[in-house]
Amino acid sequence: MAVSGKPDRGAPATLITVAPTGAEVDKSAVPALPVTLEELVTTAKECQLAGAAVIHVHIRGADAKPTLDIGRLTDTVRALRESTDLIVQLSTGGAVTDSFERRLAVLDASPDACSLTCGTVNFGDDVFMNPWGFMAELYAKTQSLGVVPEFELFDFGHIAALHRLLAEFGPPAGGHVHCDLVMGVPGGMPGNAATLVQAVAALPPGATWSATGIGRTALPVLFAALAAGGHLRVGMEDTVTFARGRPVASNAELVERAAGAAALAQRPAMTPAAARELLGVPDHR
Ligand code: KMH
Ligand code: ZN
Repeated sequence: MAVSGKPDRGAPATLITVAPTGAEVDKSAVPALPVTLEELVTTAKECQLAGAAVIHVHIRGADAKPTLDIGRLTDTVRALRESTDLIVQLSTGGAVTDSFERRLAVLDASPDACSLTCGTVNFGDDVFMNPWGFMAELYAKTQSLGVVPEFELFDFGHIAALHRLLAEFGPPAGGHVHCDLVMGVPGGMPGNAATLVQAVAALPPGATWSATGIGRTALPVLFAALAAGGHLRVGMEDTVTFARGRPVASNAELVERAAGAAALAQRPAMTPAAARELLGVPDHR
């Protein structure tokens, strides 16, 4: 049983999402960060072998800076589908500097799934903007294109906005609500077990959820999520430190660690096929 009192669909296996790149980390500061298409595909293959079922994708341009170029996004979706079985989830969050228009256009690259953040949040010294009108338009576009959204929740107000979205516009593509608690962002909810339990209790009935802890909250959130019956997201988008004083060498080692913890919890990593069934994501290949 989940903390919400609802049975977990697909339990006891653990859905592991890898977020390998993000939009915030600089390649010059973290050489192991995958930024080219070749690096991303190699990482994706390694992470699937290590136990990942979903890949949350931000891409970079030739200058290694974040981009939402639609041609590059389309090529990325194609290459990941050709080389792996992973569910390809494109970020619609992009970087804090990306326009709403470009973030909406991400869906034109025809991914399996996408992230959909349920509200604005302070993001370090920046602001990650997700006003109601944008969220609603993005949600309607996921429904009309059949792209399965994952609801990104950085704070408690985002959970209230998710309830409103579902009440006003109905169920998502795929018919199942899956959320990701993004914890420990400076400006969002803290990454600890008490907060996680409270957040999970407030989710819509029947929803499944994963959690990720940013930076040094990665491990407390991972263990709390497993204990509370949730799924996991890990990757260099969220943490670039494996242990005190030891940088992450690869995304695969973060997935391996998550899969090992899940196995210890008697909830081994879920296959991509089982994840498609859980989330209602069709195989477009
Ligand atoms: N890069 C952050 C501003 C998402 O991918 O949907 C937003 C983010 C969320 O990473
Ligand atoms: Zn992201």
